[in-house]
Amino acid sequence: MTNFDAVVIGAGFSGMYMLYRLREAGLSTRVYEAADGVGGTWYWNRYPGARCDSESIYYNYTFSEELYREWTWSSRYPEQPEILKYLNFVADKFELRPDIQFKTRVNAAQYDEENKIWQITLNDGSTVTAKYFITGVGCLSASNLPKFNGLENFKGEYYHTGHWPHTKVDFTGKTVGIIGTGSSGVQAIPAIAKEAAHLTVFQRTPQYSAPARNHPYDPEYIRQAKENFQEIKRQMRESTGGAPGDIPTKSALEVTPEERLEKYEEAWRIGGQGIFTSYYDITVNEEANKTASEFIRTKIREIVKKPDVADKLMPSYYYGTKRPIIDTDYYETYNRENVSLVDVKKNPIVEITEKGLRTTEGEYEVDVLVFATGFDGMTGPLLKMDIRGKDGVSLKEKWNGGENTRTYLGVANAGFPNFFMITGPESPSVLSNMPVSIEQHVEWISDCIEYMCENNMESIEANVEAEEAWSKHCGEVANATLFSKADSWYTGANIPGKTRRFLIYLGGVGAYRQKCAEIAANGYEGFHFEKAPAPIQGSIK
Ligand code: NA7
Repeated sequence: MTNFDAVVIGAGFSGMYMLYRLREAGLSTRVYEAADGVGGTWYWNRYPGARCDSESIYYNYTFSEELYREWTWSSRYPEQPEILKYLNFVADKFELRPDIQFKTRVNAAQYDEENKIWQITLNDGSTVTAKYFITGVGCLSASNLPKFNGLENFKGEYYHTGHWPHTKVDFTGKTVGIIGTGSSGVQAIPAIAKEAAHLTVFQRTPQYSAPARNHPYDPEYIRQAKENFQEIKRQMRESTGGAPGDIPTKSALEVTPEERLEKYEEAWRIGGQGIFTSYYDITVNEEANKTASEFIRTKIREIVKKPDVADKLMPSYYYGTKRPIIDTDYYETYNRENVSLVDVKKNPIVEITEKGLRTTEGEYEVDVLVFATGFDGMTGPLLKMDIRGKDGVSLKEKWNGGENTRTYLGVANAGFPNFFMITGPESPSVLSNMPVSIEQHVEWISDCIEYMCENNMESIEANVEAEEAWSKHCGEVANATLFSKADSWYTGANIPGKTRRFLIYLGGVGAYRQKCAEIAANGYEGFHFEKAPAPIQGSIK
């Protein structure tokens, strides 16, 4: 049996940096990755129009200034192929591939209490062991293909946006149906509409979206960013959302309607997430939220020429409480002659047929079906594996269908020694610029492991009380906002049968970083260690 100091799952942003840090610390480390290449999310989500909604000069690693200076982004919001190229560039630069085993899934992991070691079972049935078991599986990697009746009868092609083929899907001359209008659908719809003979959008919930106004970068802007690397890095790490920018200090309700409108218009003109971040109470106060919601609804009415289509596109939930979307020509696409919109909340999908799909209103024939139906977020990727801690208790049993999903800091679990989750449930994760939160977790975990090596510790485990307190705190922060009211993947409401819980820490990236640093500085408060009987032997330098 092969033994490693550490096993990491996933070769996306998280797993690649974790490997880099652990290798630097002298640990023998193996990364297992299901795909045949690095990239994680950016390996799988290759659908037309896929791009990031964080600005590219902030959507990258900051652990290496040399890397930051060597890589140059082409535009404000990078497209999937460019991000994938970046991650391949990182893998090459730091020679990560020799320690990554591709086309390999981890099916199960069991903590061996006696030997204080994880036994990790791979999809070929083989088992390896590791002292530390770390997941870098992302928050949105378990795709959700709803159980539509009759899918097996469909004679055309069908695809899920989160598992897009590596060869181009050609929509030319075809009739296409797309189900879902989250970020993926909103990005894919304009791109598919340009190619297809006809595109029918099956929409359950209308969305608020703001224009991205993507544009190529001015070389001078990039030069300045590289010049100011240290300051940008500091601001990213200390910010609320993981990118530099003004933290809103005003309430939407304390300014005049004219001032507010001017601010929203300016944000709409510049593009990006500016409306979401314009006032501090947009996601906290219903009245404040209404001002932003109504502003976007007015824009939809202005853009969409057919009033009946505009009516169908009118969102009514609290803006920002589902993932705020930015787009390129999303609402404009509904002015095209080859695009139609079907309201499947009013007339739900009954079944997939041989030729297309049937709603309660009638059948729609299509050559291709695209499922932009999202993911089982946060817990889904972790629960796909059978992870068992002390006494053979699985994560699934511990979390009990979501009723008891609890973690300590979103990084550790009581009952699961030497197990770390990068951007796990109850950490800032998806409500931040992901690479910043990933780096913070990776650095915290590798510092912790180095501390254990230096102090001859055999195991670390979160205390039940600390976990309960953290989980309670997360819930309290979330309940003070409007987020928990939305039926979103944030709350798990998109997955039938999943217990509704808001599993993202909303205290902000900077404050969370400080809290984690204080816990470490206080000898890892809320955790307990077991000392090794003899100095630890191994490959640690
Ligand atoms: P999302 O945001 O979860 O969107 C999924 C979409 O699919 C959404 O419009 C759903 O409607 C719709 N959906 C899901 N199930 C069904 C069924 N059964 N019938 C009809 N429509 C359905 O996933 P995305 O991939 O777009 O984005 C995920 C994240 O990736 C995104 O937020 C970014 O962070 C990156 P609903 O709104 O649930 O009514």
